[in-house]
Amino acid sequence: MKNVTILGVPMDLGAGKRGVDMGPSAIRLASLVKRLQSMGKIVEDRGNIHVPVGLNRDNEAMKYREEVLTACRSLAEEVYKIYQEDSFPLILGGDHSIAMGSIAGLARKEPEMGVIWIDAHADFNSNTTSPSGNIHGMPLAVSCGIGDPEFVDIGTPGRKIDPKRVVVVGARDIDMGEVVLLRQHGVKVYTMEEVDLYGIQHIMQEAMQYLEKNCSCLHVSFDMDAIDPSEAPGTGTPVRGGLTYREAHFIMKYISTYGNFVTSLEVVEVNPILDIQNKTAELAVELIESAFGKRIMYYSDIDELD
Ligand code: NNH
Ligand code: MN
Ligand code: MN
Ligand code: MN
Repeated sequence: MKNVTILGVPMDLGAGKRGVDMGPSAIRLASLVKRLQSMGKIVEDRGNIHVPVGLNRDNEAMKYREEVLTACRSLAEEVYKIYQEDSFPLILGGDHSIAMGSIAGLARKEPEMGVIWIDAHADFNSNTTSPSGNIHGMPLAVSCGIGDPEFVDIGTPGRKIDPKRVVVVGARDIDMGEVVLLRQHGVKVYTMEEVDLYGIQHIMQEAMQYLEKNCSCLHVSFDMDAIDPSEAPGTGTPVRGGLTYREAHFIMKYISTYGNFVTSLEVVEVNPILDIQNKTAELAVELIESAFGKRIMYYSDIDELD
């Protein structure tokens, strides 16, 4: 798709550390719009969603519950509008709780959509299994209909995606309660151990074949902490043993070969306070370019200079 509409969600209330609310600014600062335009995209930056100030942390099981709920509801509305205009929604986080809003907006038009969730974590906690009460550990479960009913009902009533249409890639820090729920609901999970065993190429081929067979279209939800902290230091919950720079690019480039099957993308958890000279935000932009098909490290690119 040629038209891309950017939407920022400056929210950090779902995370345990402050600062990811500045993620959209940092990603824009890394020349996102210009770089997509130079790939021939028609880009509209629609600015940021309004996110309430976090005043109510009292709910220990779901910190900043009301504020996150409000932000996700408006995000769902805005994403649905972009989808209706036949543009490609590119959503910039923010902490990963925003995915509940993105997916709610997308699923309203595409109830049979699939999701590929690239993350060090599974984000499959419910409000009762979460060890932290941080809502960014819950969005994938909520989108599958598990957890606080008011969150499950964001945008439209009921679950947004069939858990059998979900694939997680890059996981290496999954809570016990999540393991139980993931198995119970039949979510396909490729951990880093599988990346070691089979290689990223094999996993992506299997994952994308599975999704293409079972889903009408695909939403890509990319948590920057999926990447090894040495390459992506600007995230709030880094976990060692992550995707390499090349594996991360491979994933995005591989997804891009599926063309119009891929209908939306969100990149989350860029925390500029923890970053080193905007390295993580720069990488986020590079990965977005790869997701749109840019080839960044191939000798054959030299052909394009002729
Ligand atoms: N599983 C933990 C929790 O629920 C950590 C989640 N943190 C993330 N998820 N960054 O991507 O609190
Ligand atoms: Mn996440
Ligand atoms: Mn994560
Ligand atoms: Mn296999």
